[in-house]
Amino acid sequence: MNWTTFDVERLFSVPLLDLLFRAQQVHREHHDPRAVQLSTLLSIKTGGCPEDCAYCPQSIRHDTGVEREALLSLEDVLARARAAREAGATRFCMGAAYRSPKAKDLARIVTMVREVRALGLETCATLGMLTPAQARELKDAGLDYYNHNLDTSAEFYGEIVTTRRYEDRLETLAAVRDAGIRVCCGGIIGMGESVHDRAALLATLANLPAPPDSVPINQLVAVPGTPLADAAPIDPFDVVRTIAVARIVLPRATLRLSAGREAMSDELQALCFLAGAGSIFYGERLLTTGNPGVDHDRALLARLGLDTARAGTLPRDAAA
Ligand code: SAM
Ligand code: DTB
Ligand code: SF4
Repeated sequence: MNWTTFDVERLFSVPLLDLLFRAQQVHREHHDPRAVQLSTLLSIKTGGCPEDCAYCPQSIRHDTGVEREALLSLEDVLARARAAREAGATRFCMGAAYRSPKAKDLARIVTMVREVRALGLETCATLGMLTPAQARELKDAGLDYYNHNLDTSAEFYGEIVTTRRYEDRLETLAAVRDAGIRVCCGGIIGMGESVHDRAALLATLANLPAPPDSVPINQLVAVPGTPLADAAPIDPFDVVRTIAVARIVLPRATLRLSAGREAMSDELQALCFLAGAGSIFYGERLLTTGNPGVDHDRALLARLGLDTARAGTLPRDAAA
């Protein structure tokens, strides 16, 4: 179905418990409601990014104390991937603070993808803008997912990033899709955007030539030194509402409860799973900021009767 921003905005005003009920119905139609997939993130190239994304601690333009580091060695990446697998992650996501990767760095990352995959993990990378040829190189290496977020609405984008255009993001998404790599694309809430902007982002995602396979919903981690350091905290129920609306307009996508979980209570996260989240970042760190400990996450999933082993093992439309 073709969603207009107006329609999506209307969903945002549905009373929360009605919205949750509807979202959970859609969730059960297309997903195993007890399955949660675990992805572990690793920053393979940290800091010194030339882009000016207002939320990001890795931009060279913000004084956040994040130092510029070189691309990690293959051995270091594989050691971290093995540890993630032992801890129970099924996907390993490699993030780099690039505007776009240089050819010599991409050649090294291609080897990382191939070898991480050989460990039996799904692979994901987020390296900034890609050309169609670069996307094909990653596909040939066996990359399963590419993460490239639209972050917010086209209208609000210019308030957050000035060093690239929304169209640049859409072009990279097309290159990734055309190469046959699964698309992971979502956004951030809590940057001062309006409900209209959240609705416009979700409508844009739903109306892409093919909707993304995976949609990360990040709550802003307000990092000191970034222009958004003092952004007003959002109402926790707005996180739930955003996931529920995303569930309804993107019924088949896996919704990932992404950055910001350290600031969320267990009860809020439970509501996010009820709203349709089916994946989390698992491991003590995101890229440069913290994430809940693995013991805490394991205990939370157990308390909720959620099961990581079921993720990816059942037919996509199976419900239990
Ligand atoms: N440089 C590449 C790019 O921008 O596409 C890849 C890495 S970038 C850090 C990946 C995503 O992390 C961003 O698109 C944004 O959605 C998310 N992100 C970065 N900083 C964040 C923050 N402080 N809070 C929440 N999400 C954040
Ligand atoms: C996504 O949507 N969120 C992740 C991942 N994709 C790469 C990144 C979150 C970063 C949070 C800030 C940090 O740790 O630097
Ligand atoms: Fe660079 Fe990505 Fe951070 Fe933007 S979000 S500053 S592109 S690392």
